Amino acid sequence: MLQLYFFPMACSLASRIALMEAGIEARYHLVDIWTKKVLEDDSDFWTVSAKGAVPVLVLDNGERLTESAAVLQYIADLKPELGLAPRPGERDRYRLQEWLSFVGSEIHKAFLFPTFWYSDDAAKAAARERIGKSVSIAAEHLAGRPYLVGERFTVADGYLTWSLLLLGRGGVDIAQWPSLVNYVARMQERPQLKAAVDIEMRLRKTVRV
Ligand SMILES: N[C@@H](CCC(=O)N[C@@H](CS)C(=O)NCC(=O)O)C(=O)O
Repeated sequence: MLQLYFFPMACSLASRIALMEAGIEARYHLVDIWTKKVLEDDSDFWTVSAKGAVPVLVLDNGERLTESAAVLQYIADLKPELGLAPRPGERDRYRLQEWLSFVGSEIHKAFLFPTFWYSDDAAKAAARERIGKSVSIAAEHLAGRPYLVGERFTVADGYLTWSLLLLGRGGVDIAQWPSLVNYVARMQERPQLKAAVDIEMRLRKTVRV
């Protein structure tokens, strides 16, 4: 069985969404990303991943896969018939990778990471200054389009939805982008995505954030 190391409402939520949308059962290990302890047995998360960051997906052969973009594509490719990623070699596969990189570098690492991780106010302010442009790019793309790539939900939608859910906590109100408000509401109508978010919102109350 696949195993996912995660922290509630962190970027690893996108991997939980992908697993649940794919209907893949997995074992979930909650990691305290501040102390680097795996909560169930107080073991050292550094021994799971030298990066000390979630998500980590443990594959059936014991290999560990990190980096959201890779983990999400791996999960999607386990159930190609669901179209959670366009198939390798299709033109839209590059569009998927384009969005995974964009969310990962321009929204996640450029804004959410400094906002929630750094104590330095200047770094947070600099991140806030840049984020509007990136979010506007996603908003414009989604005006009149149901999904980021093609005509169906992909793992990139799960990743973007996670990032949009956190923007408000970082002090950026998405109400200024109606297409995104509408998009997040539609995504949350998906039973599996909603269930994944609900699970992590509940777990978040049990950990230090
Ligand atoms: N490049 C990684 C970033 C992963 C990441 O930043 N994870 C955060 C949670 S959202 C984390 O575990 N941070 C703990 C740390 O960096 O020490 C990815 O795309 O998955």
